[in-house]
Amino acid sequence: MATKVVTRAVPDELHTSAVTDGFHIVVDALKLNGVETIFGVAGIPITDLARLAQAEGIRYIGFRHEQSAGNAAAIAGYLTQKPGICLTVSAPGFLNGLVALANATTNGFPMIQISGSSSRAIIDLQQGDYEELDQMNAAKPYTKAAFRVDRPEDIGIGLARAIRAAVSGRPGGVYLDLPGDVLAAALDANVAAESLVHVVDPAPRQIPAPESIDRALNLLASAQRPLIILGKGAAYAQADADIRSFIETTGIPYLPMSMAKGLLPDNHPQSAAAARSFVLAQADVVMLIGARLNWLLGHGKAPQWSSTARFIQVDISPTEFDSNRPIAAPIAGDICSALSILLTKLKPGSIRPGSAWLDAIAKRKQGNVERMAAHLNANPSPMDFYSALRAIRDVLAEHSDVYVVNEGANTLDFGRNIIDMRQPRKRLDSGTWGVMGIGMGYAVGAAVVSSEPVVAIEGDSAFGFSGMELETICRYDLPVVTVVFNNNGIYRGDDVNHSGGTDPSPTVLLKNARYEKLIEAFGGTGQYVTDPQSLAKAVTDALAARKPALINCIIDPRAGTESGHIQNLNPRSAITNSKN
Ligand code: ADP
Ligand code: TPW
Ligand code: MG
Repeated sequence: MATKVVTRAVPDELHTSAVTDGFHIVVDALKLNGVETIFGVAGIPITDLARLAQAEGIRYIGFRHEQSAGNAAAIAGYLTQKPGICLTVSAPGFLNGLVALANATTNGFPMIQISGSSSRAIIDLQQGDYEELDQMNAAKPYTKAAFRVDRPEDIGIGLARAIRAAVSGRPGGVYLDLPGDVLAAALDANVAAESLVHVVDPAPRQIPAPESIDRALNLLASAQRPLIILGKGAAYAQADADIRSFIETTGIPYLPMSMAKGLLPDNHPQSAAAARSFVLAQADVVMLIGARLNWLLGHGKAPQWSSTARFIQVDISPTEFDSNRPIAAPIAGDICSALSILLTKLKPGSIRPGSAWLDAIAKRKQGNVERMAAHLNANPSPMDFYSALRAIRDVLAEHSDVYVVNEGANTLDFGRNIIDMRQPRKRLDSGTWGVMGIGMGYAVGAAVVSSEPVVAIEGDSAFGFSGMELETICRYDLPVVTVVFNNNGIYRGDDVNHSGGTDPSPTVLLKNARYEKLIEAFGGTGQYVTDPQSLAKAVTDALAARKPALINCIIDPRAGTESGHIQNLNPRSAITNSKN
């Protein structure tokens, strides 16, 4: 958001005549609020909006499918703390984008989907308009907020409400409906200029109560086996230095949730990631910073957790407390404010994790690291997940500025454990829903807002959900290196059809698929690799070139496990089929 305080003003040069229209007002309102990029797919009724935005200096990134445009907008929002903007056409385009908007809401990413829509009068009487759909009401259940602008003079206030709803409190996805006739409607230019709103302080600080900080510090001081868990809310908050300082000053071991990896470098001595199940089960006081006790943390319950552990939770959304387990010391506020007050009030030496606890963690870590090293250093042929990821890990160790996008099942779970992160907010993955299809959208979004290279580590199934965006990557010449982990299957490539028929099993994909040829069709560089050395070289070369590349990385179809590391969530039929 622009920081200068200008309310109800519009740059003079934008208006030469006394009349303007909805299209121009939207663009003026976006510019006034510092929007630099729009991700979308053009068509009726927003084609001219996209064209005009581009003409007026807003970068427009056009996609092949709205879901990827929405995912790019969502991750842009996560990385910049400004709402990412996704522009879609009516009905089907809107619905295609809605999945990404819902995913943004679930993950707490600030995003606004602006969609054109058909004629209200016809929609409301269900008279069969071109792309007819009651979009605002369809969006409501899946978004943090949904608004529709019915008059051109309300565009300014409508966008202001959307921006505030997206970034204040817990961020999320907001829907803004712009009917085609509102976009085309004429309005006196002075009235339009007067109607614009510059949003001042869109995500106001939320300062926690001092007593909530004291309660938390006292509980930590009483702990023998304290643990801090950093979630992606902590990464989003950009309180990096204070978080590190609190962890290092207290000496408390910490676990990063997957998108919080890199907040402190993964090789930090206090990281307990290599002893994860041990610390979850043994900790007596747990401090959650921007992390929810959802399925990703076993809901905070036994058997993963001790039933006597007590919890501190720092969160901007007070209704999160006690959602799965009682929170003994809730700190309601934004993480920047909370950490700064925690540090101010922290008395030197008052919090001391027991040495037995630290020793036990160190011992566990060592054992687990040795076991992992044995897997990483084996060199099976064909490659398995360990050997392929080790090759990528070693290259990325020299490129800590690179964004890592990661989705799949085994590709995701092994990738999270093996690829070390050294900088905050560089790891972007399937997140709270464990959704497939974010890959190319997140890669484009990250590359566009940062101008840094991206390595997208993609299961072959996961890649397929957004693979056509390779054309987008090539069209904008983005430094995105996509590595497809090709085990020709969802989880594994060796399952069989239990009917005995010739159709492949539901989890099997085409054998010998040449994914690298897809990017060659668009002028990018394709590589086919079957060993770790060639993989490392292909990634190194592609990063050096800073050009679009796809590496088809052949993985043993037998290497993965069904559902990756969450087999416990996969119901299986207990009854054996006679043909099994
Ligand atoms: P993870 O999946 O990494 O565990 P979650 O998405 O489950 O993380 O949790 C993130 C939490 O962080 C949410 O409950 C959200 O309300 C909270 N949050 C997001 N931004 C902030 C912030 N600036 N200050 C405090 N809490 C925040
Ligand atoms: C939108 C279900 C979870 S993981 C996965 C699917 C289809 C793909 C796993 O295969 P992949 O990875 O990517 O090849 P790997 O390494 O294990 O072989 N639809 C959506 N989201 C989800 N999560 C699914 C389906 C699923
Ligand atoms: Mg696969």
